[in-house]
Amino acid sequence: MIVSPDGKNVAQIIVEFLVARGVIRVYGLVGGHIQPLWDELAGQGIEIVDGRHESAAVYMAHAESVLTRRLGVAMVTAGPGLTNAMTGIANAHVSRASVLVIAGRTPRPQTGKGAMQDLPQAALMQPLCRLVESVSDRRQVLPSLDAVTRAALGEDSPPGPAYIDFPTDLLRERAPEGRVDPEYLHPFGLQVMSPGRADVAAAAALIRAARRPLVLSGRNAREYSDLLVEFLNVSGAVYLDTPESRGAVPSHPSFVPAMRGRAMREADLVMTLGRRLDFQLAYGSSAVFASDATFIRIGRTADEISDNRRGAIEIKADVGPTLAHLLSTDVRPRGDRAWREELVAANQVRGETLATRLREAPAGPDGRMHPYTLIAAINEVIDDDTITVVDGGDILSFARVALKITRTYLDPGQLGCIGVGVPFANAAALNLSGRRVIALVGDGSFGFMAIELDTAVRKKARAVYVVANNEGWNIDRHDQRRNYRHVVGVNLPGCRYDELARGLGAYAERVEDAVALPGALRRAVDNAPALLDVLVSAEPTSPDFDSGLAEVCTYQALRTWNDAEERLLTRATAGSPRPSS
Ligand SMILES: Cc1ncc(C[n+]2csc(CCOP(=O)(O)OP(=O)(O)O)c2C)c(N)n1
Repeated sequence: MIVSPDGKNVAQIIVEFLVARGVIRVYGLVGGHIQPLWDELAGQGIEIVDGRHESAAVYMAHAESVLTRRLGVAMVTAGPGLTNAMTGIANAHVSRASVLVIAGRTPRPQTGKGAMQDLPQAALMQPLCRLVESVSDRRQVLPSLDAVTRAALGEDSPPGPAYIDFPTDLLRERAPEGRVDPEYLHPFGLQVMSPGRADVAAAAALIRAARRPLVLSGRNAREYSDLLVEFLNVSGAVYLDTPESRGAVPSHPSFVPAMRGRAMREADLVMTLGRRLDFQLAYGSSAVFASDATFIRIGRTADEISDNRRGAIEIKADVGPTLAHLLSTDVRPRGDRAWREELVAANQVRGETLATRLREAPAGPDGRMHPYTLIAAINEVIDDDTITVVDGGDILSFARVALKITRTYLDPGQLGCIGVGVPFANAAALNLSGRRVIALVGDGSFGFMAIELDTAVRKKARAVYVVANNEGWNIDRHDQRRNYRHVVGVNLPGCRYDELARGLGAYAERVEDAVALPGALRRAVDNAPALLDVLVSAEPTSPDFDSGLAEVCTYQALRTWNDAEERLLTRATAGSPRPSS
């Protein structure tokens, strides 16, 4: 008997801690080094969602944390179990998802002697995790667990993955009662950070003075979407979201996604809400935003309020309370109503043009349906309650423009971590089981985690996976055709993802004709977990490809931004004054 018959062992204490912290599911993949914990999870009623790859486990924990605001927990075995998990951990790091990664480790007496699965695990985790704890003494178990939990949730730094490992012999070690400080078993919640009175007053004064205010939302925006809408109503600011806040304000006259470039170029006041100025926001550069624009930066962490372009006012606080405080003052700007109205009108025209393009998108020269035709059909089975997940290259770009915006949306995030689609959808279906989950995934991206359909079938995760099958890594294929000499290593011909799905026990259909789509989608929804393998044309280029995202320009992510940055740099080296917009 490995489990101590008399009194608690360390594994038991760890799981008691997880229960006390409200963990109801752990995502993982089994292995001898974590077996005492695995056994204990089952004993204490935590559901084990056993994936087929450790990165899938971390992706699922990541999605749970984003969707439920709980701590996501992944458990992996030592050595290759952990290295397999690494891409998921890197993705949680960049996306700031609160994921606790628990790993097993070589028993202490064997460590460093060439033991099975022995690797410098803590060192591997260091650059990606908010905190890394390698526990070797049972007295350190609870303090270390407490510390990694707080770090993952973002107590002192941005939320993100935190890592803890235990040698297997320690997990089995007896832990006499009386040594456990019950304080560690109390639930822990992050303290709300409220803004200072003077900062709020100064920000309100800038907002009142603004003529063309723009709000850019980021992390957790769905949590404060009511306040955000109220703020937009009162301030008259125009509004742009980012992929991590998509759906926070689904339809509002101030929301002008089709006028992104102009809004960024012409705004004289830019408010970032819990948002870094990363590549998706042109690093806040004066080449893309007006050089004399004033920035107000609001966020919980130092980088959210100061990265790349400093704010005239930087408020280190939660966005919700800060908006509430701003709303309790006067934030009606002088406002250039004509500017706002022009943007709103132009956005509407572009929206209508897009709707027509969607309806009338021609089949490609290869005779296959346009990706927009597929998206238009999916839009018919999406309502505001639907959780949408998108993963891929071209198809992600088409979907960003054309997929109906719902209040819950997930995609590969700023790391560009394709492959997340199926695990994200699985976690969504498990955690929010009453809601429809539709994942639209490129065929290349689907392949990474295709086997996770098995997880969906076993765990009854009722998601619908729509594979946009253009038989290749299409955004890169376009890049090669346009910019390189060879088209190589980008074709994925002849795969039958429907057959693969059926082989794993899921309902599946292949769809080649657009006319068959509505019926196939309805059947997929009724029979989820279900997959549709939809042949789409490889010929149309996506907005992201057209804007140069696939090319990886030198200074900026998009070609137009990059060109503007180069012009700015040339002027700067020539010594001429910086342009104002
Ligand atoms: C893990 C990972 N590998 C490779 C890439 C580079 N990459 C980005 S998009 C893409 C093509 C995606 O192909 P697919 O999912 O079929 O979508 P499509 O472009 O065909 O719509 C590739 C290879 C990446 N971002 N992440």
